[in-house]
Amino acid sequence: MQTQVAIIGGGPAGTLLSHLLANAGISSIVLERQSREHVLSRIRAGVLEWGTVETLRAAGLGERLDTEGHVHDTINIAWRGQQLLSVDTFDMVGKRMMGYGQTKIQEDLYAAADGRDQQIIFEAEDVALHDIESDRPRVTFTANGDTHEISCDYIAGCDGFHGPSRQAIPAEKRQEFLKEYPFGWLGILSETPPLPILMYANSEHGFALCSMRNPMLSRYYVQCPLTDTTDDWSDDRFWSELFARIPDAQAAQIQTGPSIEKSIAPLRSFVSEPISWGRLHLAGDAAHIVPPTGAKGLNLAVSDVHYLSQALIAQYAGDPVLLEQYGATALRRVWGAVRFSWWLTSLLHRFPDQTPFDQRAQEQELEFLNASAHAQAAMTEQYVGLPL
Ligand code: RFL
Ligand code: PHB
Repeated sequence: MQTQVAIIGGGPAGTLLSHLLANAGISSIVLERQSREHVLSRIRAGVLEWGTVETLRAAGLGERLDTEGHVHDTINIAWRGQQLLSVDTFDMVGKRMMGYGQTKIQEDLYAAADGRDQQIIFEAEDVALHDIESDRPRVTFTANGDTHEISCDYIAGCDGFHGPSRQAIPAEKRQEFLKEYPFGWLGILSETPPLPILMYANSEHGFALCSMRNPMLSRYYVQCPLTDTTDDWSDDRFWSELFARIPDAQAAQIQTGPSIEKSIAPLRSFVSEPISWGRLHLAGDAAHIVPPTGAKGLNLAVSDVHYLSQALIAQYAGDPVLLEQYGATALRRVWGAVRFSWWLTSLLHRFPDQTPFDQRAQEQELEFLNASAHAQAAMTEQYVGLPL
């Protein structure tokens, strides 16, 4: 098989890249390890930065987003039981966010791919990268028991944290920056009306988050030990922990119901550098992971893909500069989001080894945030997304 860009990973990064390249007349083949149904059943992100919304719209993916997405311009932060800080992001920095689930973006991307006869090979096994330092790299894989080879100009590694692309960069040339947090997030989906405003909470029982997908679908999270499994968390236990962690006024507005999805995700910050090696370029979770506290992971995947698509388009038009600079350009924004997500995670969670001193300092930071419009503006500027 031959194509211009072989894309490993059919998640949001890989399928958006194939879409943006196709819009510019550049061919690609996408290899995805899972089935289409499996990818669409993973419940993940919910909050889009405005830059992400505009990138999707400009790519011709805005139609359902603009009808079904809902615009937020407020976030609430609760702490010490009943304290509540409400930040109007539009008043503060002139930007809003949009609530639109990652599942829907993925459905929109697959629908668009179907419309242009994009080759996406699902259930591709044993994907391996070859000759990435040559002018003609290759990707081999098996599908339905047969071995195939794709010969291409470039490989885009969009295969998430566990994929093979990052490992194709020689280990001695890679530097990995990793921080693992000593807790996870237990998340549920419930077919009940969400709170009208997204709320993060720091409480003595640990972190909680009340989010939404649509007027009859709520998404809630609580911090939990990494040793817990979903079997440890009956729905009753979940609701009573959530209510213990948020102010009474918000708890009184929440309707409980059976969970329709329940999962635990570990929290980590991770960056691998460089993100380009020879003809291989990484994008999204393949190159970096942020804890979900700042809602940045999907947004970073979109910004990487924005830079990478522009760079490949320029390269095919005869200008190599953007592609040479892709790593430096993308990583500058990545580190901004990595730092912000680490800060917000540190501010809002209870750490098992936190001393009474640490605890007071954390509460003082929340008090300061509450009292200072400058501190709120600094937080909001990063929450709504640093400019591309
Ligand atoms: P993905 O989505 O992991 O897709 C990578 C794809 O590569 C495939 N793959 C392979 N394909 C072929 N061969 C192989 N050997 C392969 N190995 C893997 C995988 O099957 C998969 O389909 O990475 P991508 O595209 O970079 O997208 C990143 C986002 O998915 C991720 O950053 C976000 O979901 C993170 N995230 C959030 N981001 C936000 O911007 N806002 C949020 O509100 C937000 N909330 C979240 C989140 C992630 C969460 N979890 C579970 C990790 C909430 C949660 C709970
Ligand atoms: C979500 O709705 O899943 C969500 C919202 C905000 C976050 C993380 C996840 O920070």
